[in-house]
Amino acid sequence: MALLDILVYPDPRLRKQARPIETVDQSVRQLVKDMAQTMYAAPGIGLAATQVNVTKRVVVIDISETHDQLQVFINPVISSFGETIESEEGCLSVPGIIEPVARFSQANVTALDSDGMPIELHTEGLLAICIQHEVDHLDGKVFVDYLSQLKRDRIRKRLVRESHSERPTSCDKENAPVI
Ligand code: K1U
Ligand code: ZN
Repeated sequence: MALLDILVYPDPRLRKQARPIETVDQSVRQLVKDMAQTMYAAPGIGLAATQVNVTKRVVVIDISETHDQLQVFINPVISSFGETIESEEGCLSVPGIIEPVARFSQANVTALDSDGMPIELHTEGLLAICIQHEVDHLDGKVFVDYLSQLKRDRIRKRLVRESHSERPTSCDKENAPVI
């Protein structure tokens, strides 16, 4: 298994449209394992392949407190319905930001599991919110797109600033060349 790098907003690769999986083979199962390991390590409750720079329609979710109820959705198709509710959302690609987003309260999902078998389920609560958030990622959408332009700009500036300060510079003693 491998820990994968998670893309950080406003990385343009988060905007790519993911392509459907044609065959659920060993390489897809390996991707699922790597994504699950990356999600648990982050830690998060979901991860879409787009976030690890893989443009394939694969999502992993585990909303359990025990972290032992992994759900795999390959080529998920959702139909969301019900009342509109406000959900407090975070995103592993938008670290340190939690904002309210309007979502549908329920979603029906069809997908393939990691054996390539069709699954169909009705979701509500956190699972319904999470699957909507993850399918948005597969379509190149990030939850900050639902926020005001002002909030989005502030978040983008903050994350760009943080990414620069994390980069080693010649002033960084640990990374400075030894002359
Ligand atoms: O897709 C992602 O970026 C993962 C994201 C999923 C999500 C969270 C909340 C609402 C909708 C979708 C996360 O997992 S953010 C981290 C998080 O929610 C969390 C982390 C540790 C413990 C519990 C939750
Ligand atoms: Zn996200």
